[in-house]
Amino acid sequence: MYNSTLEEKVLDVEKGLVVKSTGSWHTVRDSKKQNIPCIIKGRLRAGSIRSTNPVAVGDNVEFYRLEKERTGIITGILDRKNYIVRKSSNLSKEAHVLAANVDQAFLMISLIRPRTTLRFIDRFLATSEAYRIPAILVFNKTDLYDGKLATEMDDLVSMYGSIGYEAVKTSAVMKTGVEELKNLMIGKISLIAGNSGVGKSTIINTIDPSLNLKTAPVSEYHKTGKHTTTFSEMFNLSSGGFIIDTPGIKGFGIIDMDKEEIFHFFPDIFALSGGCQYYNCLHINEPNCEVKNAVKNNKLSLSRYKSYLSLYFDDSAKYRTPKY
Ligand SMILES: Nc1nc2c(ncn2[C@@H]2O[C@H](COP(=O)(O)OP(=O)(O)OP(=O)(O)O)[C@@H](O)[C@H]2O)c(=O)[nH]1
Ligand SMILES: [Mg+2]
Ligand SMILES: [Zn+2]
Repeated sequence: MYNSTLEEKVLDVEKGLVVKSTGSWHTVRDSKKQNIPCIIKGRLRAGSIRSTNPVAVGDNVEFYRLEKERTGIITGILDRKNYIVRKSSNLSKEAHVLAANVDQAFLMISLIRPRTTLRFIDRFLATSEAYRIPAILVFNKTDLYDGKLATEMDDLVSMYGSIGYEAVKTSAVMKTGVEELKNLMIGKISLIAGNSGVGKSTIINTIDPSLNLKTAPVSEYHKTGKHTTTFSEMFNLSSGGFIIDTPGIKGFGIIDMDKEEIFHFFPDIFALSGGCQYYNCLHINEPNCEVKNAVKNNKLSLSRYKSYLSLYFDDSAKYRTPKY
């Protein structure tokens, strides 16, 4: 009767939560909060997106256990509330799902060592808008900012604040802003994303030292191209809530978006677009464009407008409207 693993007596199908995903193995947390390493059976796909990873951290899945081995098999993915993707690192234009079913996304920024670009920030924010995930900016490493960088940060905080984005200023070294960040995470599933080396894992350790996540040695922190965190993973914070640490992202190309709709995901540009002469104005070459007027009159940040243009003219991304 039990002559092969798959023919082992199986228990009933259960529901669980994917907390880690590393290639073909997925760690599924069961209702008793135990972690079961699982593989996928057959071809699974959540929704319509083509991605390099069918199952992502945050997915609710159906699985059954193999009785003898302490492992399981995932047989289904429940509908996703949302998901956040980055372009896969290869050139295939396929998406890699960083996480699914999150309540909010923190974008960790550093203005030095390494410097996060405004393009990167705006691409992340537009992606979060497209997937309807509330985004919060975290300016980290503030202990390294001189007067000029501190002023730049304050200007950015007020510019993004005027659009409606909340920002927190943190330093893992000085332990500033950590309580504020911790409080924002209570009772929620949060994702933390950003360039490699900005300090994502370090700040999670500062919030909950018992997690003891691997971080880059201090002397290495300005080097680029070396990711310390290599897989997304979800952790239960002792202060309350769940945090998903993610590997550093280099670039953010928006996948799944219609070119003509990109400005809908820039709330400041979208708010102005009602004043344009043409209802289908793309705010590029059209006459009497309220968006371009606003840039001229300093009512819209030039960097936001440039970010919009860079996304519009980015042909490396595949544009399509997200499906839910
Ligand atoms: N000065 C200063 N250094 C920091 C701060 N936060 C983190 N670091 C340092 O920055 C380096 C990178 O931190 P990590 O937490 O590994 O960065 P990460 O964002 O998780 O990087 P990846 O896992 O590669 O995506 C480490 O050497 C940290 O000690 C901070 O607030 N101030
Ligand atoms: Mg890390
Ligand atoms: Zn316009």
